[in-house]
Amino acid sequence: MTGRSVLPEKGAPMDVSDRARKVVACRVCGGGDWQDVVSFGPVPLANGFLDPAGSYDDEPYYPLGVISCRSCRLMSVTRIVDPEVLYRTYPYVTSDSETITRHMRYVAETCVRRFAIGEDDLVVEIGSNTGTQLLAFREAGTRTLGVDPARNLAAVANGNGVPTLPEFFSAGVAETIREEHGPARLVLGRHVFAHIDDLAGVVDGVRGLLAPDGVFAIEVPYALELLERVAFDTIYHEHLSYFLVRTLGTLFERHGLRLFDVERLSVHGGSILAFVGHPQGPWQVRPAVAELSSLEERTGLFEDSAYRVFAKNVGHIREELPALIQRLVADGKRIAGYGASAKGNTILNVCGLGPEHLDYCSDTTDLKQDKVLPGTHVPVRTPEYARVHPPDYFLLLAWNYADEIIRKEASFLRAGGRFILPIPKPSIVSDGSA
Ligand code: DWN
Ligand code: ZN
Repeated sequence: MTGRSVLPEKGAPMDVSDRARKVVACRVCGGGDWQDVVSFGPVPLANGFLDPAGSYDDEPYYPLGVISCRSCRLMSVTRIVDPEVLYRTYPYVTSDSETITRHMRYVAETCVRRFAIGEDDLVVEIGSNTGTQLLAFREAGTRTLGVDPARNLAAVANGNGVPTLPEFFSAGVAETIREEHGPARLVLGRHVFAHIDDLAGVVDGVRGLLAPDGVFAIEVPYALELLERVAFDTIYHEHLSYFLVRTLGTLFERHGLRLFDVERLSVHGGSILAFVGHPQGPWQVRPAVAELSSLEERTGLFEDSAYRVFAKNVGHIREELPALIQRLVADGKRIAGYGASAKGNTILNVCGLGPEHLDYCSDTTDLKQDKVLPGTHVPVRTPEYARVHPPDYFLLLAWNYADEIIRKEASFLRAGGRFILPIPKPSIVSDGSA
C-alpha cells in the first residue's frame, strides 16, 4: 500500500491520538462487537486549512479509521475529535452550486407540501450553516430558527436575517427553543447527523421539540453508496457515523420515534433523506423503508464480507491513483486540484499526494482561498487564478459535482484539458469522453 510520501516542508506533524477519544460502545445500539474495516493511520483534520504565513509546526494528526458494529451495522469512525476543535470556526460554507441550490429548493418544497407546513409553523434547522436552506423555507412564509456551533457562520446567517443560535444542538437547547418559540413542525438536519456523537441526547431533544404531527427530516450520506462507490474519501474525523436505513430505524425506535419514509438522493455522492415522526403521529410508514432495508440485506451489508471487499477496493485506489498521477508528473504534465473539499483532503493525505504532484488547488470559497491544504500544504487558489494558470489535468476533489463542473469547464476540456476522477476507480475525462 502506498504510504504518505510527502512530509510537510516546514514543521512536523504531531500525533495527538491522546486528544481523540477511542470509540468503545456503539452510539446506536450500545454494542461493542466491532469489525475493523479500514485504518489510515494519523491524518490531519479535513477542514484544518492552514495559514501559509504560519510555521505549520505541530499540525495535529489524529488516527483515522472506520469500524462496523456487528449488531446494528453502524459504521463508525474509530476516534472522536473534540467538536469544539472541529466546528467553532468552520471554513465550509453551504455550496451555492447549481446542484445544491436546486436540491435545497427541492427539500423545502417537498417538506412544505407533504407535511402541510404553514405560515405560523416553526422550522428548526440543526447545522444550519449560513442559513441558505432556511431562506428557501422563508419563501413559504414559515418561521425559521437555525442552530449552528460555528460562530463565524452563525454570525453571517444572523447578518443575513436568518435567526441562528451559535450552539451545538442538545436536549437543553431543544428545551429552550420550545419554551421560547413553541413546538416545531419540522426539525431538519442536512448532513449534520453523521457529525454528532451524542445521538441519544440529540434525538431525545428533537423528540421533545417536535409537535405531535411534527417531522424530523435528516439527510445523511448513504453507507450503501459509500461502499458501492468506494467513496472512502468521505471518511474523515467529522463523519462519525455512516448509516444504513435499517440502522437509522433501530436508532429512532430506541428513542421513541419512528422512521416512516426514506428517499434516495444523488447529492454528495449518494445520500438519503429520512423522515421521522412520533409513533402516535399521523405519518404512516411507507414501503420505501422496508424496501431499502431489504436491499441492504440482499447487498450483503449485514455480513463482514461486504466490508472486507470495500477495504480491498480502497487499497486498489490508494495504489492506482498515486501511480496514475506519478506517471503524468513524470511525463511533464501539470496537475491541480479542483475543489478544496474536506474529502479531497482525505484523498491527498491517504494517497500520499502533495505539492510535488499538485501545483495548487482551486476553490470558490473565500474562507479557504490563500490558505494551504491540511497535511499536504498545497496552496488554495481562486478559480480566476486557475483560469490564468490552467493545468493539463484537474484532479476532481469535488467529484460529487462532476456533472456540473464538467459542464462549467467545457472550454478547459475543449482546449485539451482533462479531469482525473479519483473514485470509484481512477479515470480520466477528456473532451471526447465528457
Ligand atoms: O458533511 C459535510 C459535507 C456535506 O460538506 C461536511 N463535513 C463538509 C463538507 O464536505 P466537502 O468539503 O467534501 O463538501 P463539498 O460540498 O463537496 O465541497 C466542495 C468544495 O469545492 C467546496 O470548498 C467548494 C468547492 N467548489 C469549487 O471550488 N467549484 C465546488 C464547486 C461546485 C465548484 O464549482
Ligand atoms: Zn451498533
